[in-house]
Amino acid sequence: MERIYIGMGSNLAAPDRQLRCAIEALAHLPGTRVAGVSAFYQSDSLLTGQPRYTNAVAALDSSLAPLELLDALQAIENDQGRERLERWGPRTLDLDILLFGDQLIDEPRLKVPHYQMHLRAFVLYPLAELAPADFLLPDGQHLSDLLAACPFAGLERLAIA
Ligand code: A4P
Ligand code: MG
Repeated sequence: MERIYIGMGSNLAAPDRQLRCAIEALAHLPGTRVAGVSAFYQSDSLLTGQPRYTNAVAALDSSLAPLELLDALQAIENDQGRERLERWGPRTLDLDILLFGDQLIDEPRLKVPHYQMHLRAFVLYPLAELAPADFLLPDGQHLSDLLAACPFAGLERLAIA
């Protein structure tokens, strides 16, 4: 059983509903329990000209292997109508494995920690709602240091998920 953090994002087709639906789907994965979900946050897309995103982080306890979980997450993305037309294109649902216990994974299909989580306010602030205050990433970085270097500016925390 590992503690896993999933980054969720949507900027098409009622993003808040997409995230709620994804949480429901995560709760139904075999050998998996949803241990917590952050508030929802809105922010502008990193790419100009795209709709605003809603993002959140979910904490899972799961006995799935990393690639089994990736397959399951991609199936959920597809079920919710994701079309992969272009990298970084707008999407109904993006599910990224941010952290998988304290594992460092470097496989063609899966890099963990997620490659840009250290820099993204829409990942770090929701993660901080779920992780312990002194949380240490498997690559040795303190979450508190990453937060201090990553301004909250531009994020809008929504009242109720
Ligand atoms: N992959 C490798 N590592 C992982 C991992 N840790 N978790 C591979 C999930 N997948 C991982 O992903 C492409 C491939 O990455 C997968 O097939 C998997 O084998 P994808 O989800 O199909 O493509 P993508 O989402 O277009 O690429 P990527 O790199 O995940 O995009 P990002 O970095 O997530 O950026 N602005 C705001 N405000 N909020 C956002 O959420 N997201 C993006 C997309 C841009 N701007 C944004 C946001
Ligand atoms: Mg992705």
